[in-house]
Amino acid sequence: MRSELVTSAQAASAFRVGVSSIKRWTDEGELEAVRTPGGHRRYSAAALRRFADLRGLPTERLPRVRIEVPPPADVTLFEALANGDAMAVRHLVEPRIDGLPRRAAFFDRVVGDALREIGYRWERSRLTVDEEHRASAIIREAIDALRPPPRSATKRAILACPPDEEHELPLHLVRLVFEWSNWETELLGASLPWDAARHAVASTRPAIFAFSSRSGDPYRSRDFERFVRSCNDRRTCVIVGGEWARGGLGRPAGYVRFRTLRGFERWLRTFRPR
Ligand code: B12
Repeated sequence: MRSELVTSAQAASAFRVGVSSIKRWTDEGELEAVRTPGGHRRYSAAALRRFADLRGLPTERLPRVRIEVPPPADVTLFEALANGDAMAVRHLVEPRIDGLPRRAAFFDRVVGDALREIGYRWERSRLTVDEEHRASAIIREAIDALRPPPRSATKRAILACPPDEEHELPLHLVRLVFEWSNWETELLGASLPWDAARHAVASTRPAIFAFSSRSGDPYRSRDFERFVRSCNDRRTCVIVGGEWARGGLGRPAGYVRFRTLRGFERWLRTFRPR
């Protein structure tokens, strides 16, 4: 079973707005879209209904859920993940576009949207925990399969989640951006204690320490302040990102905060180790 996907023009007609509004809402992250392998936006009935509920838009012309078996080329990343189809996932996460900026934007949108849809259904018990875990494992492997062969580089980064944070999947995407930019990386994974993070910096002196977390709470702690100070003393630049970074939290002190891989990639191009 799969939801019918509609084009930007069909979504605009259903909501009785211009196509440019649909595109703007999508680009601003308000309306969830998936991308076809050719890069075109498509909208699921579920995503359009959620958005219509929030905005009070008309729903009578939105598509209903249809039951059909999709032809393989027509499977979205979300559907491939929900079906546990590892081959299709590998095919769909491979960016068929040149240039790191566009590839980073592709991951922000395509992988982010598919996982948000997984989370949305999981939260509403429309997807079981094992299906969610399977989807996480499949996409992590598909992302890691895109890594370039190991090589030694002059610039090194360490990546980890702060204590109590298990969502380490985004770090696999961040690692790809580093490695495609010719950095050497070490991914220390989920829930790294502050002491261990300090030890890793003192012993290996990376140029960048990158954190990812769902919430901004870890970065309001004294431990994080101390960590940033010890990094700054050792010339390691601390960067952080994750869903929480999308909100306005004032100016961070001593570290750099990113909302997207696209913004990070742009910054990394001009970064010079101290
Ligand atoms: C997969 C998943 C899990 C997996 C994680 C597997 C893994 N190895 O990472 C597991 C099963 C472990 C898990 C656990 C939990 N989860 Co969970 N999970 C998700 C899910 C489905 C996807 C997360 C994800 O990878 N998103 C995709 C990434 C790519 O998006 P992103 O984080 O926004 O990152 C983007 C940018 O922010 C940026 N970015 C991120 N980090 C960084 C860092 C840097 C340096 C840079 C430059 C950029 C950057 O790049 C990314 C690409 O654009 C989400 C659903 C969702 N809406 O995201 C729920 C979700 C995050 N989980 C949720 C919850 C509630 C939990 C649990 C508490 C459940 C439980 N009761 O146990 C636990 C928490 C465990 C913990 N202590 O952390 C909630 C969070 C609600 C909230 N308000 O915070 C969500 C939103 C689901 C939901 N709708 O309820 N989860």
